Amino acid sequence: MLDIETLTAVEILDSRARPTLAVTAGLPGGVTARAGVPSGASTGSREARELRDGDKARFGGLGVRRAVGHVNGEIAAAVCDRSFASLAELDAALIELDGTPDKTRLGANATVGVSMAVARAVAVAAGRPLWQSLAPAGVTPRLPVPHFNVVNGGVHAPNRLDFQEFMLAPLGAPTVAEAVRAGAEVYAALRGELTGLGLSTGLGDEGGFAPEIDSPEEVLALLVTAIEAAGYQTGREGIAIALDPAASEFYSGGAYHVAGQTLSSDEMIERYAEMTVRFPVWSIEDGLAESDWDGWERLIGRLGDRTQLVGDDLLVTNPAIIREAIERKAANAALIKLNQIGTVTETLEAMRLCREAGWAQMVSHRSGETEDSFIADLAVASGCGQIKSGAPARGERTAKYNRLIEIEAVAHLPYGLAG
Ligand code: 2PG
Ligand code: MG
Repeated sequence: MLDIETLTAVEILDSRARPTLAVTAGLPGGVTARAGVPSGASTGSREARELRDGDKARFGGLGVRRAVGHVNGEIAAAVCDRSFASLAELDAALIELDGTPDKTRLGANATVGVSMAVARAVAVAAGRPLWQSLAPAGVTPRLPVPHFNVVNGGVHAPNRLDFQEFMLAPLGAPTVAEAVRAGAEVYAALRGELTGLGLSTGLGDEGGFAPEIDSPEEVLALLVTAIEAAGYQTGREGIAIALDPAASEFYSGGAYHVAGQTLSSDEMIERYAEMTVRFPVWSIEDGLAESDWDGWERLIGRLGDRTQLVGDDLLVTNPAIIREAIERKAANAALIKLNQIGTVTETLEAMRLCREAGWAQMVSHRSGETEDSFIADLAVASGCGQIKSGAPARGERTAKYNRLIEIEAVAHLPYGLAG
């Protein structure tokens, strides 16, 4: 039985100096647990809605006092001193209380904070680590391959780079600790390289460098040089590269606008095909726009047998949309973000659908983060084998990687891609 005694929220800051929520749940016996709510910038149009105050006099309208008020008021009144059979039942009650399809009324930032805090409190009460408590029956937990976002562009950086994320994936590392070391060493090598070229080593929102480069191929070449300079092998035996172009952000008028060129879906697909041949690119997330479903089907047909093609804005961790995409073969992997859907239970359901369809999955942070490391435990619990949490730098990013290292030190779980 799950009895929630207290539920409180406060308005705190995320890593971009924007307000977000910290939620604390109290269970009987003095058990308390807290969760920090993440927030995105390149959001999918079908994501659950975060509630912002819109009062321009505070934080330019971005305050979350109304969402905080919902946790402290209506949600607490509805769920405290009531018994639930499970977290799933609590989450169902939140969904019902909200009453909208995308959690607009209470705010997905309020519901996900409550759901995460209670999930963690349940683990504390049971005396188990969060990853163990979250692990679905029949699933073998594993330590995921970290994907370090070392070059930032798109809406995450003020440079002229259209692609949003260039990530290092130490697929060949033997352990998470060694993968983190590899990420940090290549990050350092890359800094040296940028400095040598007279380029800026200023950082974007996710801690990656944000140099004034517009060509994605030029960035890829720099990454290969940095990987080698740090003494690692490129590719699946060593360090591979993953991209998140976040193409919805440079898609307009039915075309992709990249580095001064205007490309059709098919031309964009060919550009990716070429990148996967010239460079050790193993995964591409949101290579096409969320509205370009036909393009996605052709992308899978062209590259799906050798490249992981991850839907983020396309799928928004929404079980119904994922079901449709599985049927249409519109992707072969899903990005997983708790706040895109707004409860832990729906997130686990999205992950179950992917697992059963044989799809790969990558658990993800948001560009606006807190020091909360919940997603590290979620990635381990689900056995999905992949996580992205930004650069191996800045506390809100390293909180997740450091949590993985700590889990590995005590739990001796397998590391690497699933299946
Ligand atoms: C993404 C995310 C996280 P945001 O597009 O995958 O890197 O960005 O949180 O801004 O949506
Ligand atoms: Mg993305």
